[in-house]
Amino acid sequence: MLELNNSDIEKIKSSSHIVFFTGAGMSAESGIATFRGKDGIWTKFKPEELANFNAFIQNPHMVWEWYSYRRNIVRNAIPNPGHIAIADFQNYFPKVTVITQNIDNLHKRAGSREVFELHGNIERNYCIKCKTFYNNIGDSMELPKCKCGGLIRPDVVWFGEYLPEDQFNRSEIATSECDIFFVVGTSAVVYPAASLIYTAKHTGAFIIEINIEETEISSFANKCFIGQAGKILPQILEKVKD
Ligand code: BV8
Ligand code: ZN
Repeated sequence: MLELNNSDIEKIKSSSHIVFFTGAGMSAESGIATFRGKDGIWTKFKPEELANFNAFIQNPHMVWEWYSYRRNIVRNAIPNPGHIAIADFQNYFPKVTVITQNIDNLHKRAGSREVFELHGNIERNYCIKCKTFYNNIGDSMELPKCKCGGLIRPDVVWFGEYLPEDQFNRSEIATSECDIFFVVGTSAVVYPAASLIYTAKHTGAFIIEINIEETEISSFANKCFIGQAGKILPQILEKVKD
């Protein structure tokens, strides 16, 4: 049963701004593979071979096919009870912000309204030459070409690329303002996204981690729940909603 004592419940109940910082583990129960878990994506592929611009230029077909394969999984996935609970928090608390490293759109599909996507969104694509956006394409494995002749790439942040400035800046502001900072389903090893956890700590937020195992940040979280996000988040909501 969920270990949430009365003072923690009161702390959450009296919060004015809650942030949920999420990673691939948030979508694991929706059938989307994580990156670093035992059957994670990086056990089969090397990130530098696929999730970076040079790999795309050297082998656009292979990288495009990999994203088309993942896009089809994302399209057939549905938000799990964890995504739905996070969206439901909006009905009981004045301000709820989601900061996600995920590119699967599931938080928005679950109904979360303020979602910052630090690593982009697999449903968006753009031409590397003229920057024209091509959304909702990519069912076919065929490498699409822009009318200008340029290559079309997924609108995700690859290794070595900068995060979208607006999304990251607004995430930093929300992190420094919030009083409760949930860290859900992330190994907290990818930067600069993971730096937000330290920002939250330094600005005095109460840090609650939810993960199926301990991570690098478990030692300084205020509360750690070991378990699945889709099970724990609805239980926490049950305890704190009026
Ligand atoms: C940058 C989008 C500035 C694409 C991703 C050398 C050169 C350049 C940069 C670097 C370098 N060395 C290091 C860096 C920085 C690098 C980095 O951090 N590398 C790490 C790996 C060491 N970062 C970058 O490159 C970033 N850009 O630094 O730019 C710059 C610019 C130019 C030159 C120099 C610097 C860009 C990083 C973004 C990369 N893009 N994804 C795609 O998806 O294809 S990263 C990828 O990792 C995903 O976005 C993912 O979300 C993210 C983080 O992983 P997690 O979400 O935490 O997932 P993971 O599998 O690791 O963990 C899942 C967790 O869930 C586990 O803990 C598991 O226990 C738990 N779990 C599982 N099931 C459940 C669960 N928990 C709860 N419930 C469950 N059911
Ligand atoms: Zn173009």
